[in-house]
Amino acid sequence: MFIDEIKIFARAGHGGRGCVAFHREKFIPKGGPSGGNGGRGASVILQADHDLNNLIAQYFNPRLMAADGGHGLGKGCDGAAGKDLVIKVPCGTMVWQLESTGSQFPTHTGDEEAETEVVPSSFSGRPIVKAAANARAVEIDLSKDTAADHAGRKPVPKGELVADLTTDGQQFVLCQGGRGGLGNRNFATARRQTPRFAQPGEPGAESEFRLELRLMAEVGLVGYPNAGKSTLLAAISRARPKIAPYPFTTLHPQIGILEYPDFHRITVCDVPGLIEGAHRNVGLGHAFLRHIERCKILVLLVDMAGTDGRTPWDDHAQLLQELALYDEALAAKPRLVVANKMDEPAAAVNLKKFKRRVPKTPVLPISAAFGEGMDKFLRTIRKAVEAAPAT
Ligand SMILES: Nc1nc2c(ncn2[C@@H]2O[C@H](COP(=O)(O)OP(=O)(O)OP(=O)(O)O)[C@@H](O)[C@H]2O)c(=O)[nH]1
Ligand SMILES: [Mg+2]
Repeated sequence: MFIDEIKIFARAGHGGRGCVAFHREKFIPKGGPSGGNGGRGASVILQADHDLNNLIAQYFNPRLMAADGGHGLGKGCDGAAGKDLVIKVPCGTMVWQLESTGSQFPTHTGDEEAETEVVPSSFSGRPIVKAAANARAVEIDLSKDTAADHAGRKPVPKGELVADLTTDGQQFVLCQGGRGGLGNRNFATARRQTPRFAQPGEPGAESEFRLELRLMAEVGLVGYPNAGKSTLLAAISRARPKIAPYPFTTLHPQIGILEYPDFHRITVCDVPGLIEGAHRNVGLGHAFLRHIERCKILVLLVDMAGTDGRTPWDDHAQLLQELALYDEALAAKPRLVVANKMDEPAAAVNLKKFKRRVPKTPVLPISAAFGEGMDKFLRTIRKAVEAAPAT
């Protein structure tokens, strides 16, 4: 199962409460306040991991609950801090915050007088989410509702984009753990030597989030079903996608890595087939195009032999139209038109017609099944990727 969008609930741990205690020992009947501080509640942290390729772990565990901090104890013992809950997600995960649900957990007050006297007013308006210092500043078009148009699934509210985890190891604090309350020994003054109150722990942040995966690849393979996208990916990389002579063999995106003799690497993403009307959810819809949004270049793979009874020039026009209907920016990306199945007899004639009907568009003829034209293809996409502007 491939999951690229999921709603989760995260709750950080509450801070432990401070302790009200007084030092007692033989011959020391009034030893002064000795209540320890509460421990910090654990935070929920997301960490990008390049070994993962989808959000299946969150599908099975959509409630992320971090541990509370320990309460303070007598004899000046502080409560233990909760251990942060670090959740690994694939590189390319975008985090959208949905509405905060507010704390359902009453916090310990201990002593009513204490609460009114020492709890800072900021306790009620706690921050919900804190971005980690290394989380990349995000500048992405928020107007496009990618969640609502996802084929066949209940639309998830869009929310506000709070993080984009793109590089391996990058972390984002999804929910910050609550601070522990101070024990009564912190409140002793010359005029108030026996404070009979302590601070309660601060509640941990909690909220609902939508995680959306947009795979990280430099080249995106786009084409009609059966054009040979998976065959091409298998021919140029070690990826082994399913290849079969029926449409929609590929149901979810797959990434392959091209390795050049000088160890230069390029990542290529094979997505399901795109057909006319995909924007109206025909076929598999077009939500999967989100996975090629970050690509530097697109390879438009056209079945030049017309094996499925369509013409290559119509396929080309429809692909461009569907890309534009999904997102103008996607259609404006640098692209390379590749003519596949050149081993078929009809392909050579069609290629001539294609060049006449779609002038000024360079076409690279290949045969993915027989490995013809691969060297030129690999050289061309490397040049195109290097020349493409950074995304
Ligand atoms: N003759 C010939 N057949 C090819 C070539 N490339 C792919 N095919 C055949 O075309 C059929 C479809 O290939 P796939 O690679 O599964 O096509 P796809 O574009 O990934 O299709 P979807 O996953 O359904 O979108 C398979 O039967 C392949 O063997 C080629 O260069 N020449
Ligand atoms: Mg395929």
